[in-house]
Amino acid sequence: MNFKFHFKSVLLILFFIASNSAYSQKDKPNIVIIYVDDLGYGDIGVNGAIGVKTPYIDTLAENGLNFTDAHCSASTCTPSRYSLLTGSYAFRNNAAILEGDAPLIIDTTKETLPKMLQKAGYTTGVVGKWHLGLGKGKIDWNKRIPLGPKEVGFDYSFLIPATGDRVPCVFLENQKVVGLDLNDPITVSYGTRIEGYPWGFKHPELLKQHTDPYHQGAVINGISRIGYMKGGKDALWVDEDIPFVLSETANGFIEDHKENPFFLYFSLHDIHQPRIANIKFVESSTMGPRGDVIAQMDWCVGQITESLKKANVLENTLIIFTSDNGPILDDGYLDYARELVGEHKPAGIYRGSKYSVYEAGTRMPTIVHWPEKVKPGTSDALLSQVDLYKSLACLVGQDVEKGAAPDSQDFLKSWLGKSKKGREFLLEEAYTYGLRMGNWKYIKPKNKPVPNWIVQKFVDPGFREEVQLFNLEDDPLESNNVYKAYPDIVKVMEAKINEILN
Ligand code: NG6
Ligand code: CA
Repeated sequence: MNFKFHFKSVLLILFFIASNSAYSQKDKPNIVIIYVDDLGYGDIGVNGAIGVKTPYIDTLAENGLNFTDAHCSASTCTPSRYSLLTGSYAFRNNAAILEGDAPLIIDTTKETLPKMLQKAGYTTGVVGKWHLGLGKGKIDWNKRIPLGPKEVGFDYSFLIPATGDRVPCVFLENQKVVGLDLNDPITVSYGTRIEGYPWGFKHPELLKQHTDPYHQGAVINGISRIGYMKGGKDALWVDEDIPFVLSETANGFIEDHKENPFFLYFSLHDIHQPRIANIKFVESSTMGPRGDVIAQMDWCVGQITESLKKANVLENTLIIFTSDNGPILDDGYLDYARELVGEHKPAGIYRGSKYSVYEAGTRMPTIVHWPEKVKPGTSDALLSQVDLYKSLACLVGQDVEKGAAPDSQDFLKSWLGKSKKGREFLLEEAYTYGLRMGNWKYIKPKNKPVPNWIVQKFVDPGFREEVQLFNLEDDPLESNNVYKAYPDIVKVMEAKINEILN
């Protein structure tokens, strides 16, 4: 009798522990990062877009928190993505824009943001653009690629390997080319021209959009790309279908994992070039292809929120909507974005663009949406995406491994709108470096000519021989260099930036 009683209470206690931890596990919010490519601060309705409507994003902002001074870590893609997933500044690893056959640049022996979330019990997935390299050396595209998202901490992956304007133009699912016929193997080459798909510079008659000389490699689906490619015909993507394929895949991931906490890194191809909208979105803006793909991207965002709603998890999902670098009108494809932009201001009131150290390079449209925990409103806290790693670790109650995420700081309260406190110093990586200290903006001098390929994009990367210092409070446009009037501020910021960089 006594034994029976004991046995029963042990069972009860065990049941209590199990159900309690199951409860707290279930209670953890899902986390979805919607990462748009090349979207500027002013490119969404709620931040003043003209010429294109973004109703789904605006709804997220209405019911969520819209940030006015949140930054990606760099003004180009690979560095920003590297920092987001590793909590480390890109310069520490010389992370720069990668070719489509580059090796993986994330150290797989170290903890990453998705690995940290796996430890906290999350199922993790990445759908969309990767651009962080794959494999260790020369990639064999006809086999499973040995190093990639899996080794970085994603249980599931469905990828555009690099960018839409680079070969190979195929999707990878769990590191294998989707739909590949092994009798038609894939070869990819950067630098040396290989026979295979025709070359853009020789076959302008095949093109849907003409390009500058840098994008005149393999012509696939009427679009010439960077790099050369042969084979894999059955596996080629159709650019016009990419938004549908990615949204459906992301929705499938949500549906499959709705019962337990999941992390989805939904990394869109839009609005990067080539901007080839699906017919459903052609002429949905007054700005030509660039506006049309903004509308298309907004529709993809709507697909995700709809599918979270359908799965009954929208209330307890933390959505972070943002972008990887500032906007650019002419990045090499002649799609008339400059000519058709009209009154629309892709970067809002800010100076600069993609590739630039001025504010528009890194100040991103950023919305946090979590109906259960985040009150709607706006926040001007100075935040960096490099901090998402430690902030999310704090959210899920997970310790960060020693040595991981060296540059990441916990700003969870600010990301959730419970505090307006921002970073004391915020690094902006570009082809030179910027530093924010409150409303002060310091730019490190760079005495080098601007590379030709940047000049041709009508972009000012911010290279100057002298120090630049701006007070964004009364000069948000960074037009009045006041470094001579504030030697003490310059001294403090110079010392800080040197401390960070050395
Ligand atoms: C640049 C490419 C540009 C684009 C960019 C990457 C040239 C001249 N330009 O080097 O086409 O692919 O890299 O964009 O090669 S990003 O958003 O992925 O950083
Ligand atoms: Ca980008």
